[in-house]
Amino acid sequence: MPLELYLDLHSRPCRSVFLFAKKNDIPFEFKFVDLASGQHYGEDFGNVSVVRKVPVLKDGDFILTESVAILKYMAEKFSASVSDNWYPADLQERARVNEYLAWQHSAMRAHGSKVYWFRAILPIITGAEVPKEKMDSAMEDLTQSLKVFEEKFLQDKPFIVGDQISLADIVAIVEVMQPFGTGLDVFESRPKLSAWKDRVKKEIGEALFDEAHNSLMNVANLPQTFEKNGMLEFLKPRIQKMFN
Ligand SMILES: N[C@@H](CCC(=O)N[C@@H](CS)C(=O)NCC(=O)O)C(=O)O
Repeated sequence: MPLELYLDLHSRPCRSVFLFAKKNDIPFEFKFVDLASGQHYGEDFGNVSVVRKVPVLKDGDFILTESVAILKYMAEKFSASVSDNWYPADLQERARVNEYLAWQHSAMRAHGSKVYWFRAILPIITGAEVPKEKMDSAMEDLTQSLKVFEEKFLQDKPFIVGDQISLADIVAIVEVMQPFGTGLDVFESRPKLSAWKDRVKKEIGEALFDEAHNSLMNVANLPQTFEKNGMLEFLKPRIQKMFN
């Protein structure tokens, strides 16, 4: 029985799981969970995960949440066909992957995500732009994370671990693309970051990369989607609470 992956490709952690599984020909059934229509609050998804967040992996009776755990599970379960570079057996190379995966939660992920929410979602929910000082502060945090990414994690290497792509690069690229999807060109004036993005995209394959990012690049359609699904009033208090 193939794995089941519960995903919505608007979500960065879902994209990393999707890209890794597809790139490595891991057989899976794509179970779409439409976040914009609140499907994750429904009974069906509640039976799969009480966390009510995507991604979720289901392998028979075994259910796993958290993208990083899911990525490692797939790399280890399918180690016969997934090449070593993705999650290297070498102690120190694996530690480099883990170092990035541990850092990104509270830095690149948190900061890229905040800018995305401030630029793409909050204005739809509140009907107003995010106040300038809040936006400036979010942008400063993102700039700082991108600086650390370039100076500490990338340095002058083609990929985070060295010459070959790993799980760390996949997790990083989906996060860097999130603010980019709102029209903020994070690659402008960052030649190192931009060259890395081109390498990652080439390594993953342009068609697969674009397939994964298609819904993000159409984020302008979100207001109509929320409205159509009657989600605005439902989401308003929840989202305002997240950013107060
Ligand atoms: N730490 C989790 C984060 C999962 C997560 O926050 N997923 C978001 C989409 S990016 C979600 O499902 N949000 C639904 C909600 O919070 O209502 C992971 O890496 O898998």
